[in-house]
Amino acid sequence: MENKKQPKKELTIDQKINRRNFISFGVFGVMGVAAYKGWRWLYTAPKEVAGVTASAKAPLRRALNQTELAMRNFFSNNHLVRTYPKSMAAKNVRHNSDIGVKGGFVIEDWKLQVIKHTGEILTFTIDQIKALPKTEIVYDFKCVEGWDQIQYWGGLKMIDFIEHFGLAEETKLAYVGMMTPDKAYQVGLDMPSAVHPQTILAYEMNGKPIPMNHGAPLRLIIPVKYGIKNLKRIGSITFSNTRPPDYWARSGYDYYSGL
Ligand SMILES: Nc1nc2c(c(=O)[nH]1)N[C@H]1C(S)=C(S)[C@@H](COP(=O)(O)O)O[C@H]1N2
Ligand SMILES: [Mo]
Repeated sequence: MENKKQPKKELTIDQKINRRNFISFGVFGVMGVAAYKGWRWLYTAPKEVAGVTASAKAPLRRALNQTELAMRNFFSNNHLVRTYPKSMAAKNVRHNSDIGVKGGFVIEDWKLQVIKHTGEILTFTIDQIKALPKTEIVYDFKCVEGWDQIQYWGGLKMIDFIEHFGLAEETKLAYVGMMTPDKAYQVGLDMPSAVHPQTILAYEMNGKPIPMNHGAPLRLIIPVKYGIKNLKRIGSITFSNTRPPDYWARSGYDYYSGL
């Protein structure tokens, strides 16, 4: 077959330079427009549901949520937090902030409220919770402010509570929310962490009823999370597919706050 290819026309030096300039300016132009459009897209993007995650723009939030998902899949599936012998637990348990755990609270009047996704409200007494098998854990409690301490807690596993009181349907939802009785402090939890085998509704600290300033009569101990998520004095528990309010996430802390 005859070769039909024309010999390539040689370009002069000037022509080569012009051509190169044309290409590079073109590329810069396209990049510039793309960058501007990207910025506009981010800038004009709607905020995430107001108040829940400190107003991060939705696309950024989506990126953060993706990392969160990867972390969850990596860590959650029954990956257990390290535990220690009781002898290593602190006798003087550190005490931190007290939002929603202040005076004017009558422990005898306390009841736990559970709000199902259907809106149905159930109430439980501390005796109903104590009547079920107790689980104890000694682990390293970590506060985001930079301290940690090996502590010894006892109570009812969240998953046992859910199963025993017929709440299994609720675990199909994405989130669990908890609040103090006065609603002043709230935490939102992803379902896998809430039903993690080491997550407990604690009523004992060092083998005795939890003192008032540590969240009597019932607090959350969730070893897969930082201290901020370990709500003291649980007043209510809700189940939902939208993120429940969260005291610290609202002021910019990571919503997931996992370890
Ligand atoms: N109700 C309520 N729960 C709370 C807090 C709070 O201020 N109020 N602080 C959280 C933080 S930041 C930490 S580190 C732990 C501290 O618990 P402790 O006081 O038992 O050490 O409780 C968490 N749960
Ligand atoms: Mo904390």
